[in-house]
Amino acid sequence: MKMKLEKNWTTDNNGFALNDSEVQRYISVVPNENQLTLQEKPFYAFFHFGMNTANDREWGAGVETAKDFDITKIKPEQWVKAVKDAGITGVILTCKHHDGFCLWDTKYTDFNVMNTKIHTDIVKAVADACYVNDIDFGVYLSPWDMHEPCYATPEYNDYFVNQLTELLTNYGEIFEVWFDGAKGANAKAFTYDWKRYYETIHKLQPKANIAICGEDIRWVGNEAGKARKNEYSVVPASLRECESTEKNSQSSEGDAGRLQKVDTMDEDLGSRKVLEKNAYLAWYPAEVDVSIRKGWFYHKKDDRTVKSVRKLFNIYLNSVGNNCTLLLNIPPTDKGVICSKDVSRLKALGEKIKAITANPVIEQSFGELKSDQGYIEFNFAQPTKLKYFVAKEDISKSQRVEKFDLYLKKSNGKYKKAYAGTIIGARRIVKLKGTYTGAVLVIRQSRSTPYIKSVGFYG
Ligand code: FUL
Repeated sequence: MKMKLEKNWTTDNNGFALNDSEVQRYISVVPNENQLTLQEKPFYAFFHFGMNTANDREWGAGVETAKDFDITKIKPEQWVKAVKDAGITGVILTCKHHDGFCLWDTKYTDFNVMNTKIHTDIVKAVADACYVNDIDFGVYLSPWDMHEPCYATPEYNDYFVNQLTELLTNYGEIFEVWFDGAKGANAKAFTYDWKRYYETIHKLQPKANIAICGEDIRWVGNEAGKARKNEYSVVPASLRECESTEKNSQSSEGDAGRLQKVDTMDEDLGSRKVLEKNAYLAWYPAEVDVSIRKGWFYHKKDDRTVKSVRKLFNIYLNSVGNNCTLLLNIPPTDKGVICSKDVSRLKALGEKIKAITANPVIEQSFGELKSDQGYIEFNFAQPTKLKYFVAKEDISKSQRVEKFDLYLKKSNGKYKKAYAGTIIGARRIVKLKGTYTGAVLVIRQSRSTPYIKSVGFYG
């Protein structure tokens, strides 16, 4: 290799100490088994479906009755097949949204789907369709409940735990439990017994990740499908406190627009500058949640807002390809199906995602880089048109890489800097253009020695 690469982590680590006690403190923070598993299956779907689908609302008012749910048939197999086509591996269903209406056969309230025309346990129907199609199943259960009379009394904690217990006992394995932080600005004040909720989940579904108002998965902080430039998974432990999530969440039915802007988020959650000021750190990776349409629930008038394949693919690259997981909402209609427009976008999206790694030029696994190895060199068998670079850190050893550069070798032997990167984390996907004969990945800055799980170049 003829280029000068004296500036890499093995020489000066960009001016940072490579292995001091602070660095050791950061890299001692690692994912648990459930978080590791989720990073291997980073793309899953939300189904917002329920009373709001029937009433063409986003939140409802809390005064609805079971009769208002006048949907008479659903085709969950079609829902699941549609998302499977996009390469999605899991589904989270809104079993109870803020309106309090329950999509399952619950003992604890009459305000449920068994007292409606459809008389079908919808949670079971969706869970079964997932099972048959080898898709993971998860539950959304809104802590805020505008219908339940005991809301905001101590009894509500029992009610909530009872409902959780039903959902976590009767519907097979649950991969994620999603606790929404949203609550109406005028709703009664109430302190949820999070500790008890979490204990119930740990006992009944030890493999489930708890998201948002939960300890395992962090809300990215907006509903626009955007992630920060650097999404660190090691962050101050205080971010797991539900109060701050609740404060930033939606606070009225019409408030969703605010969250479609990204300036609601703090940009830096995990650089050294932030971590050094915090005594307690946690592994708390970000999940990007976004709807394929304007609303979370289906509205005919939103048919023209279905995001383009290009937009969806960019969201994918900026979330899954940027150390986040992606929770894409696809709302079934009041006819009980997913709209054909959404179905065809999902299919085309799935094809684009598959194409990322369809033509490997080189795929290589590594491990801990040696202390004198500041870069990794790749030589292709012949000049090759490149489209993607995909790198993964071994995150069981924490998130270490803070800066890297990617050089590509031209046919005349010269190198061009194709990408100046920052973090890698679970997965970094970079789009490339042009024909090259080789490449060099230079790690510029790392928290101790990098652990690179794999690097791939694709045509
Ligand atoms: C928000 C809720 O208020 C929306 O209705 C939706 O469920 C979204 C995923 O979370 O906070």
